[in-house]
Amino acid sequence: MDNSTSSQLFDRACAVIPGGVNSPVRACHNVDSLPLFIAEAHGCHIRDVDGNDYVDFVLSWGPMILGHDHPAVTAAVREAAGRGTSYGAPCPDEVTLAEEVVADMPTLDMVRMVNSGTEATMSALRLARGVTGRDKVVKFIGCYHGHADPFLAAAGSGVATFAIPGTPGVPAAVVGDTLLAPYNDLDAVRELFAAHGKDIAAVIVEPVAANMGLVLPVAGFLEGLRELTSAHGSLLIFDEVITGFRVAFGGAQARFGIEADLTTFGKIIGGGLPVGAFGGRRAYMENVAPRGKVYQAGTLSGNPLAMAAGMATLRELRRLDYAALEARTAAFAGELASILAAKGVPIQMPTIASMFCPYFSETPVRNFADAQKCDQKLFTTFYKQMREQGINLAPSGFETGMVSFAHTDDDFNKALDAARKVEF
Ligand code: KE4
Repeated sequence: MDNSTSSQLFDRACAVIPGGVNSPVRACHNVDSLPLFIAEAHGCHIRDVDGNDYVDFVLSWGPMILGHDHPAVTAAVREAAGRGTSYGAPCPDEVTLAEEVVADMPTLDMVRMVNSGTEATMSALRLARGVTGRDKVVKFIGCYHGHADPFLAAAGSGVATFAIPGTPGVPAAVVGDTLLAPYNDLDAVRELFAAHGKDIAAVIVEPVAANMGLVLPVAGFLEGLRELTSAHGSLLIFDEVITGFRVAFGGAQARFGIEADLTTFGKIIGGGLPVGAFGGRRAYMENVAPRGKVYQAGTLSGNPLAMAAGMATLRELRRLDYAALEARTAAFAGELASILAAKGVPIQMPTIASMFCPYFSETPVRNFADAQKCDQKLFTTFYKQMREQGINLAPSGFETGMVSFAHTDDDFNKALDAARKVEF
């Protein structure tokens, strides 16, 4: 332990919080580091409790696409807070945000607000099971859909980072209805439907897999899932907790032109406050209580501060240039890859929209098995030396780098200069 304030706080935290963190991926011990305790964040910069400044490429794992402490978002939250923090009754902003999400997402007629991505996917699966009367769900190895029991089978993100074997605490009977296939492997999905088709309620997929690093869908993969689910009367669930309002303003379904039956959201739609949502066509969504019989609830769902933050975020995003952000991200990631390759390390650097991922691998990564073969020691070296130089990267090779509209050329150049100094 060094004597930094972060390490002193971590000591205290470990006495009263499991692992010293409220979410495992923040722990950093998989990259031989202590977690940074953050004092404040503005734009694309975070400052730790020891006064160290970092260019942030984690962005709270996705929500902060506008950058931290965006004036419009902060003002909206401050104004809402002056009117109370929770009513336990509907408020106007819940309606307005729902109307805006429905208007922004091509396949939604209705949406239900919840408090996290986990709640959103858990609820969407329950709805799919309720609507179809079936129990099984297909998920992809390495995809992460939050920590609800049915999804803790071969999950990505922190489950992959810490190589947590199996699913301790989750009854075998629960994950027994979870069928697994490698990402990008349509034949494997066809086999599952051949064996279980009439029992499969849904296929849930990250349309861009961002919890095993960053794995793009190969041509025809998502289209094939659409065809298979339609042919077997199963629902296609797009988990857009990360991709929603990130890979395009209308999410992956707008970018790829594929209509999911249900879509889940989180992160960006809350502008950094706890918000998740699930939505879809009216015929499905009207099965949700109290309109229908599929029960789903939440004390703080539609919280007025969270709705204000989400509305302010989407209103800003609606007028911003996603193509320009994508081009800036691609240019940065391409230069970063060149710098690393010039050092003689094997590097792959997939990017899409404002996401990028340094895989230390000779070959492209198309699924979780490929991601597991990447050199995590090189990743740790890279992570640690970049952090020492004031660049905050996701502390895991199974996560994704994020760029915001607040990142400037100076920020990108600081990161590139730091990469030039990394010694492997
Ligand atoms: P939350 O319950 O953490 O709000 O959302 C779960 C979730 C669902 N679906 C996708 C595609 C997700 O990426 C997530 C959460 N993402 C991780 C990071 N990759 C959250 C970070 C954490 O667990 O602390």
